[in-house]
Amino acid sequence: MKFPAEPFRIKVVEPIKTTTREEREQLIKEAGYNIFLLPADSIFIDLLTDSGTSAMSDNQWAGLMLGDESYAGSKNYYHFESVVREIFGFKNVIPTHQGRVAENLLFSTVVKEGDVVPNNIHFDTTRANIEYHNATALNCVIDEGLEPDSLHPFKGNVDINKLEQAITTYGKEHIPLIMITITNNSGGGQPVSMENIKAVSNVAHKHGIPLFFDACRFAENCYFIKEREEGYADKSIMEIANELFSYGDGATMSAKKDGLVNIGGFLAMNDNVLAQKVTNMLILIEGFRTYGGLAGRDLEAIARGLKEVLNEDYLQFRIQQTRFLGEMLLEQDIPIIQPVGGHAVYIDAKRFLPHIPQREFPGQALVVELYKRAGIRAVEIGSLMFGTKNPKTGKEIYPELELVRLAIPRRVYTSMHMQYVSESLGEIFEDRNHIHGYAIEYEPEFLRHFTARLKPV
Ligand code: PLI
Repeated sequence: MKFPAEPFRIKVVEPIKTTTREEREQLIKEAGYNIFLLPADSIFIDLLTDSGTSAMSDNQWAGLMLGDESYAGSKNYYHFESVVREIFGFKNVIPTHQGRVAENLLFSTVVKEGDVVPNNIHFDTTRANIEYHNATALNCVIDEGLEPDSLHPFKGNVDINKLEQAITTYGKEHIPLIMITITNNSGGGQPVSMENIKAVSNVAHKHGIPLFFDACRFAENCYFIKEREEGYADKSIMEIANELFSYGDGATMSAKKDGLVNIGGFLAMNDNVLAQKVTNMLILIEGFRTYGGLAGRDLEAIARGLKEVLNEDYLQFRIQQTRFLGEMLLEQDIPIIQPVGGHAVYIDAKRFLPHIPQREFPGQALVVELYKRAGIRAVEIGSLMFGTKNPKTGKEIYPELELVRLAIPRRVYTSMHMQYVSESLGEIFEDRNHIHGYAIEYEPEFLRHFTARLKPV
């Protein structure tokens, strides 16, 4: 069936406001043409992120009422810990209030100045948390992962030769860990195959280097393995997840994605000594070991969400809804990354707006236009997010991909909302020659896309 029907019914509704084009033109100007600086109630359909924007189930809301808010030893922590161990298999489970804190705890414990951390493609917070320690975040994705039209079924795969080369070039003593991001968000939400994970694990362990997963969207990755990789069609998502994590030594997790909650995360690992060091740091910056910056009720919602996300009816709908939006765009010849990823559709802004050079942020230009014309908020994943300056010459270095991400919150929007998005983009595509570029007026030192201010060129 082409039109995916939601495998849930609506019990509570949240009205969304409509605004006029004039109001939106004014609002985006005041926001310095940065959609992160817009008031959210001026947005009709918010596809900024799938992170922390999920609708929780009645079962999760019921779990909130069972929150045990004891400072130490909350029963919700033990429930949370047992669910994480059941799925991920790692011995030590350290709660954090979101994914980047897990990254901060891990990297500030193991990464030293001059180190290198390979990954398929680092997400922006992972990269920033590594670079903060004057270390290098190295991307080793397969070449197909950077080709918008390649139909490789696992475009998130790590290139084993690039990885081996990195170990030879930098030396294993300068590589404190290897990471794999599942699914590969910055490369289009693309999955990594079990075969590739096994191969990376072999390389890592041959050199005595631990392998960690950036596991935010692990269930979606497992669903793709079931759908696309030989030998997994009859396995449950739990079985696939168990096998996948068995090849690693730990994981950072933002539960705001496949935990189906609005806040939460964790760091999990087998190494007890590392866990002890991280726990000391956790107590310094987040809170005690059994709550890590969260309320007991949040831990309960994560425990329940992590089980719900393994449900195949849910995952089938989730992946189909995203694919449905992608296919509607393709029918209008709108250039997108193919195959469609798990949590988002990524528009190739270089080809959508070929008349805007990378120095004028074509992705951001499309994002601004989509808000002005249709009240839809998307996010640029291109020169604004990942552009850096050569420290010696001050010259801008542009990323290979110039994307606009339409991230789909879990269980929030209907397929009809997806049609509205598709039609709006179709109208903009017809009219694309009138769209102009932008220049930066203000930028901070790190993660500039969050607070930069721009002006039309
Ligand atoms: O937003 P956090 O701190 O809970 O999680 C950080 C994070 C880590 N890794 C990956 C792959 C992510 O996608 C990620 C957060 N992603 C966001 C916010 C997103 O919009 O994609």
